[in-house]
Amino acid sequence: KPTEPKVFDNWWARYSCQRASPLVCPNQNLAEELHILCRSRELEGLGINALAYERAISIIKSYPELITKETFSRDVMELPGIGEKIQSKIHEFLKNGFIEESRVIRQSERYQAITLFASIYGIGPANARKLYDIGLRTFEDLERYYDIRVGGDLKAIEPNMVTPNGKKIPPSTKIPEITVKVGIALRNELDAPIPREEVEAIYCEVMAQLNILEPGCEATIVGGYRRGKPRSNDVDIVITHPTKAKGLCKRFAQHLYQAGLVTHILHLSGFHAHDALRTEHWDSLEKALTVFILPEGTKFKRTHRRLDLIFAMPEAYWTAVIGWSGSKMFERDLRLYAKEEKYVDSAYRIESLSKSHLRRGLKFDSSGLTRRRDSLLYVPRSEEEVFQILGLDWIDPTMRNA
Ligand code: DGT
Ligand code: MG
Repeated sequence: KPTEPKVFDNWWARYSCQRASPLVCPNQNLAEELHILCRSRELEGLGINALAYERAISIIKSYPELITKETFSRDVMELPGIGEKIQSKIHEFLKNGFIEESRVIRQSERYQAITLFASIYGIGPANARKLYDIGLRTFEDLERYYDIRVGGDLKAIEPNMVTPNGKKIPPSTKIPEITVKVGIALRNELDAPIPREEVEAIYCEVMAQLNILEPGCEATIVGGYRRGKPRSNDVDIVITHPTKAKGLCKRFAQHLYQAGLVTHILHLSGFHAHDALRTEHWDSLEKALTVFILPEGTKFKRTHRRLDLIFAMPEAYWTAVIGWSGSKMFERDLRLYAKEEKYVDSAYRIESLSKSHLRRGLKFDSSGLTRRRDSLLYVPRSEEEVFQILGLDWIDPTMRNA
């Protein structure tokens, strides 16, 4: 069993996978104000800008005490990822208790509408902006729009289709429309956060069904649940089987559908090489993104819930568990950290050269851990071993909320 690091060990480290990031941090209000700025950039398609904020937020989430003017100039200002722009926002927050730009954004019609549209499953930021630009503002607008688009004869009505403000719909709005329609129809249910107890009930039901179809599976609830979130937006489960993992995803999704527990299969992916260097054998994540409903007779109100089932071959199980536990920032930094051949910078008070130099030049993703120079595949037997191979101190899943 690995020793648990002190909660805020390594708060100054460069990569968020080297730092402990609790779910709720001492500077939560600041993190949330900055998050509005981050989210608005993301929704506007300003990815690099959004990432800069996301990085800064993740650094703040690891900082062990309340940021004051003193601690700010002593520690925080010096940290990698806190640039001038973000420094000035933090200054403003320290002075006023809020960030003016965040207030303005929060109240703007555009931000509210695009946030609303992008909250529907199947609508990403680019499409949310398109919907806004053609004049849609409310959920009712969106409903009407998709009723016309999906409900009617698409080809016949498309050229004349008119939006609430009278503008024509550009025919190139490429949205997976049937999927979006499911998202709209079930919006109230899919929007409702899932308490931990219900996540566990869903897991139990899934495992009972899996045991009928293919006994001997091993599985872990991953995603936000594993990071300790009291309520999740969906349920993510990583599953493996010693010998029958391959092809199990599709079989199981169909099984759940026939059992009436999965009402919609939004996406089903089998083995396809996402990386030409990898052989099919261990590019082994199959996914079913579904809508699930608990059977009658549980203590929970029957509510449609988003359920993601991820299947890994046994050799990829632990990287899959890590890769799907999140947070997204933690995952991103894990990849970067693994890749970095050596990292020494006297400006940062971090790691020894030997550790970083010896251990890296690796490629991490959910489907495996390899050495870049010769594609040597590691087969970790536990989550801890993945951290060891990477030369990382153990970070508990509940401290991966970067
Ligand atoms: P939430 O919103 O309560 O469900 O919070 P999370 O953190 O569970 O977010 P979710 O469910 O979107 O993603 C769970 C984790 O899985 C997250 O760390 C990112 C990862 N993930 C999500 N989609 C993909 C994907 O398509 N490929 C890979 N490799 N990872 C993914
Ligand atoms: Mg999730």
